[in-house]
Amino acid sequence: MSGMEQLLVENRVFNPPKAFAKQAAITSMEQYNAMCKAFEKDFNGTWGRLAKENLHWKKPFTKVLDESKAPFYKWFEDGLTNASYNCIDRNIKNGLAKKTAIIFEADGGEVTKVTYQELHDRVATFANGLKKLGIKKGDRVVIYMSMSIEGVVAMQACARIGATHSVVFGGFSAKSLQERIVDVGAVALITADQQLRGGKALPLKTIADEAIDLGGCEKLKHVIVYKRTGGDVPMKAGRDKWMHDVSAGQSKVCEPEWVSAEHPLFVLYTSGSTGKPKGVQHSTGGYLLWAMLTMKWTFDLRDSDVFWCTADIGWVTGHSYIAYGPLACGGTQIVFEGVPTYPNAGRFWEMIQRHKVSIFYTAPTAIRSLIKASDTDANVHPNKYNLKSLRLLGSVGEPINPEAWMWYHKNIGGEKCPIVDTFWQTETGGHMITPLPGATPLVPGSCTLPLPGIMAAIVDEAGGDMPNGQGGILVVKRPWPSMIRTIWNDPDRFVKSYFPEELGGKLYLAGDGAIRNKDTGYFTITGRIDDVLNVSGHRMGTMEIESCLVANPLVAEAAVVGRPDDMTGEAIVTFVVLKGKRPTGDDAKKIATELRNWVGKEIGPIAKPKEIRFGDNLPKTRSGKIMRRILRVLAKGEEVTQDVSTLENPAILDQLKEAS
Ligand code: 6R9
Repeated sequence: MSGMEQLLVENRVFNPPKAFAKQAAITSMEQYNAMCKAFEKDFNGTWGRLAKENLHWKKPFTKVLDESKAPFYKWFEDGLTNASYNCIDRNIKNGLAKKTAIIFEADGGEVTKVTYQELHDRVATFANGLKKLGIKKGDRVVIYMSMSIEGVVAMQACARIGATHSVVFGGFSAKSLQERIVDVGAVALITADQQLRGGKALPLKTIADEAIDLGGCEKLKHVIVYKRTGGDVPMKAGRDKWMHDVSAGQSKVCEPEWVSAEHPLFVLYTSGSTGKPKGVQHSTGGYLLWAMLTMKWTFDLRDSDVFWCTADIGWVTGHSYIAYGPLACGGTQIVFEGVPTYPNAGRFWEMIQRHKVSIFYTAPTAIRSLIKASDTDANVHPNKYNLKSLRLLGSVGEPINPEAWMWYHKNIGGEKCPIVDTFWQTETGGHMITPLPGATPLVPGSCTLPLPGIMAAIVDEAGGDMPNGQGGILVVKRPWPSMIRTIWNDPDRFVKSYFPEELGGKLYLAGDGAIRNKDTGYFTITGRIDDVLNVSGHRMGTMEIESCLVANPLVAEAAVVGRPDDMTGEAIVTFVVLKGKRPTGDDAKKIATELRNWVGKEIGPIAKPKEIRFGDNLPKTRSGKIMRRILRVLAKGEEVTQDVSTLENPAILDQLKEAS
């Protein structure tokens, strides 16, 4: 049975543990259904009420939703608010000044804690420092930082002064960083001297310098550097400043910049089906509202919880469930600098024990690799650690296979913690389809049901509803507050990518396929339906990697496909035609290594192909289209059984069967 077939006959059901349901914010399916009904009856009124109840408004909004320029929806637009005020000052006013906001654990194990008051002071002084440099509302600031309290401070400080941040994951290359600085038009870059991961110091400032030297960054006036390791980095006079110097001597009072709820809080680049990454623009009010509500509904966050989301702030998960959501709810959370396998593969379990983590949110790829590690080394098996503090587990980034789900449930959750398998995307701002831990009966491998207010559905290629039990295209029928507002600099691409004509122009197209269970209506995500790959939970466009390879002087043509992989979910397999002769043997190995490193340097190590195969040509139709469908079969090492009669050059398939 294939993985997907197995998922569709999955019939193990895990009801919410009674003890959990009793104390949960949402305690039953009746309550869930009633919440859904409230949205059906009065969509705008329900959202409006939640926005009033959950956010602090300097000036209240008078209109909930403006659909006049759909799909450019506007939420709570004439309301004034500030994300940093909601995440910090409001909690202090509510008596949480001395509560721990962040427990930071460094790569080497050192622990630093900051209270809400301390976080406030660090954000306010840095925000004042940014203002003194002339950075103001509407400016864009790129953040290229390691996981740190300072990374969160940088994001919060931007939000405080109304500057739109764009965080670039620290694993991206100089070229990727430069492209984002240029596209977003950043006036400042906040980075660190180095980052520590798995005992190694990796450069950030040097890569940032390289990025700027690639050109096109004329708007960029300031490079602000957090001194993490004290490693030797060149500082350019006039342009570069230390983060602590920017904050030094600044007042701890920084009146937040009150912005429209629609003011862009951040732009986050993500991969799409064409070559260029898309700058996903998010709002302030609607985005923060959903970050808060999902913290309460999906994670059932309470005052006493210690919440740990293991994502990086360079991804959307680190935005919604580290930098904003937990703080907006006055929670205590862990921020972790390192990697799950250092100093050994018991690191996550040891940290849960040490900090008494109660809610743990991670990715299937991490779970799978830790299962493997604990199978081979009993010393890092979770049963060696005290994980009793846990009450809820979460999963995000890719489908979690039922076996990994069961292992997580048994070995980490001690069979008493619900698992929330949260389906969502950079574009959605927060969870979309997920169990509610006190209410929803769980089925391994299914993200179950849409959250109240999220009108998710499955349609066919013309936008018509599909009956349960039949797979189709996942869409959302109504807007929601934390949805993408536009693609930075490219509103046409926004409309074409997410509200395509073919589906009638009104449905939000997620880009994933899905199927609903005949009896329960539960959703199972069947994977991307576009040219986007998901490798270890990282999103990558096949076109992005193809363009990168073709930019190498040796390469004439390249095609990239995904292949199912037990560890990474999908693996990148590349078919390459060189300008010169097709290489074989050691030659092929040498060039393959060279090309892998090239991709690592141009995009980042996460995009390095697992396998490169060389051919004299690629399988093409008579009209010259590369037959990726067939390449996918070859990549899996399977026999091509499809009709190849439309191929211009069927003989080429033999060459492409094996890895070089
Ligand atoms: C949050 C995040 C989005 C894509 C999405 C889908 C896949 C995410 C999933 C899942 C199955 C889940 N995805 N969560 N697939 N089950 N629980 O990951 O955002 O990086 O934009 O990726 O990830 O394919 O379309 P992003």
